[in-house]
Amino acid sequence: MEDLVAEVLQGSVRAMARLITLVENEDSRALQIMGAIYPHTGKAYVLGITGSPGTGKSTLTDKITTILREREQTVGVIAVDPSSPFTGGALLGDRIRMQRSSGDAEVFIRSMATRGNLGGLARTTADVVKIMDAFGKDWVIVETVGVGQDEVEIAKTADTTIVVLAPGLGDTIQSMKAGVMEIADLYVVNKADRLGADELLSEINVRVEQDFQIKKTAWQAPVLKTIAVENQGTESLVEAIERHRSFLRESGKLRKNRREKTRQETLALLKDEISRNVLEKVLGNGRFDALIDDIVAHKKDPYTSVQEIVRTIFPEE
Ligand SMILES: Nc1nc2c(ncn2[C@@H]2O[C@H](COP(=O)(O)OP(=O)(O)OP(=O)(O)O)[C@@H](O)[C@H]2O)c(=O)[nH]1
Ligand SMILES: [Mg+2]
Repeated sequence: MEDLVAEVLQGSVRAMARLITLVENEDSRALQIMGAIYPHTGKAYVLGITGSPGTGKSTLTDKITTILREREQTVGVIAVDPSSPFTGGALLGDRIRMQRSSGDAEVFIRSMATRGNLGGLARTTADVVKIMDAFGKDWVIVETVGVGQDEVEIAKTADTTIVVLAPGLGDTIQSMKAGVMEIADLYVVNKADRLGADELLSEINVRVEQDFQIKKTAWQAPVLKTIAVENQGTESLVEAIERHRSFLRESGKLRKNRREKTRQETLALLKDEISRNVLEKVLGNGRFDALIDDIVAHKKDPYTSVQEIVRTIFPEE
């Protein structure tokens, strides 16, 4: 296991792929792996791209990646629960190249499927980001589909989050939940070649302006227009991302946001660990089922019973 981590740090793509699989499968060694990985993280810039199905997130990811590659930046991509595969372009080219040589591929793509447990998926995504970070990727792009609360959780892994909308998909500002406004650092109206793009754009602009007037945040999310398939507006998009990154760095928000993220992640780990330990003790012998029998028979109630259990495991000093 130590060898595998060492290989990742030395830049072995194959080792990285194996580690990610172990972490994804919630292998019993995952905590140990992540513990060894952690000291080598914190260097990558994490970009989140979210939005309704089919808005063009993967196409945009592909173009952004190409621009970053032209700037000699290395990129890792995580597609969470993709409903359509990456098509053509630089990403696919790199992916094929990557499969041919396990050596020093500069773009690494990983798809992750929902396993019915999005809370777990958010954590796995965060771990995979860290593995790519430790590997040495300058950028990690996380594509998530949809704009529900679960995706918002995943999006919180990112330093900069782009919300992508497109005309003709029923994407309106009304369909944007409050949580989306909370995570959007940048809006993109993609498919600007389609009818209704300008209406959608001004609709978002109005909403963003309103939100800005109320919250008086230091950053007002810009609203950009792109035609991803024609690579139009993508340079400006990367520039806007760079501007947001500079803003975060210079205002001290990058550090502050990452601290909050670390706090949340550590708290989640702690909760997991506590419940795992407690449940092992409680369910380890037949007493829990005996207790359930008593509860079913109304000899005991579940409310005071759980308090008793916790008290026997954590006796008050
Ligand atoms: N007309 C037009 N089509 C586009 C544009 N960008 C992407 N598309 C097309 O829209 C379709 C969906 O693009 P994707 O990049 O797969 O969209 P996505 O948001 O990643 O899709 P999911 O991951 O399935 O949610 C593809 O057929 C693209 O070629 C655009 O700017 N204009
Ligand atoms: Mg996609």
